[in-house]
Amino acid sequence: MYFLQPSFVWLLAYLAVTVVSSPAPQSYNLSAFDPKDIITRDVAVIGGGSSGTYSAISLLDKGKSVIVIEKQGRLGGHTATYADPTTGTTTEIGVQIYHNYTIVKDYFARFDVPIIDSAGFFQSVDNFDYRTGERVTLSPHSQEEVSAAFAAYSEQLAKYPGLNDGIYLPDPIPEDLYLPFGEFVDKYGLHAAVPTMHYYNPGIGNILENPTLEQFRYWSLNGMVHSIAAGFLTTARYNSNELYTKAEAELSQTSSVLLNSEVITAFRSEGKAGITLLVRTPTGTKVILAKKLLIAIPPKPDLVKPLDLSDTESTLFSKFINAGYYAGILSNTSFSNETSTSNAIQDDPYNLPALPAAYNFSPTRIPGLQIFHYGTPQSKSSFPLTNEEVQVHVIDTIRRIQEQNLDQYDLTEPEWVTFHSHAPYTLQVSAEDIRDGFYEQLYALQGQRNTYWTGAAWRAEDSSLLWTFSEEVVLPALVEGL
Ligand SMILES: Cc1cc2nc3c(=O)[nH]c(=O)nc-3n(C[C@H](O)[C@H](O)[C@H](O)COP(=O)(O)OP(=O)(O)OC[C@H]3O[C@@H](n4cnc5c(N)ncnc54)[C@H](O)[C@@H]3O)c2cc1C
Ligand SMILES: *[C@@H]1O[C@H](CO)[C@@H](O)[C@H](O)[C@H]1NC(C)=O
Ligand SMILES: *[C@@H]1O[C@H](CO)[C@@H](O)[C@H](O)[C@H]1NC(C)=O
Ligand SMILES: *[C@@H]1O[C@H](CO)[C@@H](O)[C@H](O)[C@H]1NC(C)=O
Ligand SMILES: CC(=O)N[C@H]1CO[C@H](CO)[C@@H](O)[C@@H]1O
Repeated sequence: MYFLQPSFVWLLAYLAVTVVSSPAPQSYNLSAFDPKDIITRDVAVIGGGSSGTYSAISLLDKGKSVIVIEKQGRLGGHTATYADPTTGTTTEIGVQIYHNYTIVKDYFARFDVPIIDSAGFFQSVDNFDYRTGERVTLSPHSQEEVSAAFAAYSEQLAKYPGLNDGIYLPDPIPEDLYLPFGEFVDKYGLHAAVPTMHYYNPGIGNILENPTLEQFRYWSLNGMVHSIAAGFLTTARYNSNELYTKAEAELSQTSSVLLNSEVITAFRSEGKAGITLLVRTPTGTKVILAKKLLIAIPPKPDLVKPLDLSDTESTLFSKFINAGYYAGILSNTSFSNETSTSNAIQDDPYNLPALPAAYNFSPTRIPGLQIFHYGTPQSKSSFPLTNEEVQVHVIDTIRRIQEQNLDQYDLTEPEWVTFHSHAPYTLQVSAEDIRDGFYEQLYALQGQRNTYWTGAAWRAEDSSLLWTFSEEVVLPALVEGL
């Protein structure tokens, strides 16, 4: 152990250092802290979503002490399971499918959460232009055309083996990687793959405008491309949240988690002094002293502001754009319990919806309840729309579909059951930033000032890939430095 019992002399040395740049020096008066409010750990983890929770559990299993600081009152981030209060029937409104990897199976097995092969999503779909409520008739590609397009896509993607483990790119960066994906599709004749890619991966803004690399990150050979052919895994009880309630219980037992808590300010040193955090918790402000910091929240400047950013970090993070992505459950929609309604535009080359908009409404495992997903275009703003704006737009959309299709639907007053904002979602950068080596510079931040980074911005919005990336890339380097 490198940290002994913290001595106040040592703490006051911090006080002297941190006070210099602090806008609120009084908050650094560490002698005002009761020793029980000073938490000493090997690793502090900021963010208890998919990557943060996985990493904390893995560190505990490696014999390290951790503390997770999570802003919400629960772990899991984008994982959300809704349970019907009367029947207990569960339905997923967030993460629900996983890749068939040993690391995924081991993680679920560790918490005794059974997993099975996913049956897939073979619901019939009615298409409407959500701007008008008018019915749209599509002529989908044949399965052969889709398979051929994915084969051609895979052939291109196979040129970049560095994308199987993270965002490791050739130098110089080939133009194909920063072409708008729509042009890449034209160049290689991948048109028949676009609707499937859109369907499985909403919340990314305009798929055709995104640089190809951003599409490659998610649609990787060992990830999505493999699983749409070979099949996904899902939880046997349709309850991904179970993983997180069990992880939370275990972390709580070892005093390794602070919920409803946020870092007020941070001091990240070079070398042996490690890192210091002041954290606002429901039971008062705590001081955390750790050898290493693992940041597992989206690195948007507004969200990581209190984390003592270097100029390089600030400059890089300011380049991120993201989408707003929202999901929720409604009752009284009068929509079918057997058919999804989907947003499509008749005269768009790919029948893609015009954003911001709801993507779809679909029946859930709970009779009478419909799930929706809603997305915005890419934006500099972490929160492109307010929750209220999205909610109003969703209800207006349902009413428009009802009004235009009275032969099929009744006019009802839809009621909210639950609403989740997933903004900011899919952090990505522009073609120019990719060309100029953004991701190499981003990855070079790992380990600087005793700080490591994980989460979707560093890999892709895919829990299985994030657990693999955290376990195989980030944690080995972090643990080596402890
Ligand atoms: C609706 C939906 C469905 C999805 N379905 C799937 C799926 O089926 N399969 C799949 O693999 N992936 C799916 N994903 C993607 C997957 O959930 C994400 O890739 C994954 O959750 C990203 O993990 P993360 O650790 O980067 O972030 P998150 O899981 O979002 O975790 C970030 C955590 O940090 C916390 N936080 C934020 N700011 C702070 C702060 N200042 N201080 C402390 N804590 C903070 C947040 O509350 C959150 O808990 C889905 C996503 C959504 C939104
Ligand atoms: C720091 O806190 C201690 C204990 O509460 C107090 O006695 C002291 O005056 C404070 N010092 C400053 C500079 O605020
Ligand atoms: C995962 O893949 C293996 C090997 O292909 C297969 O045997 C197994 O049935 C799949 N599903 C699960 C739930 O393990
Ligand atoms: C849908 O509702 C109808 C009428 O209430 C019912 O007969 C049918 O079984 C339901 N289907 C599903 C998949 O729940
Ligand atoms: C006004 C109305 O139709 N309310 C219904 C909304 O849906 C719930 C459950 O689906 C019913 O119990 C209500 O009667």
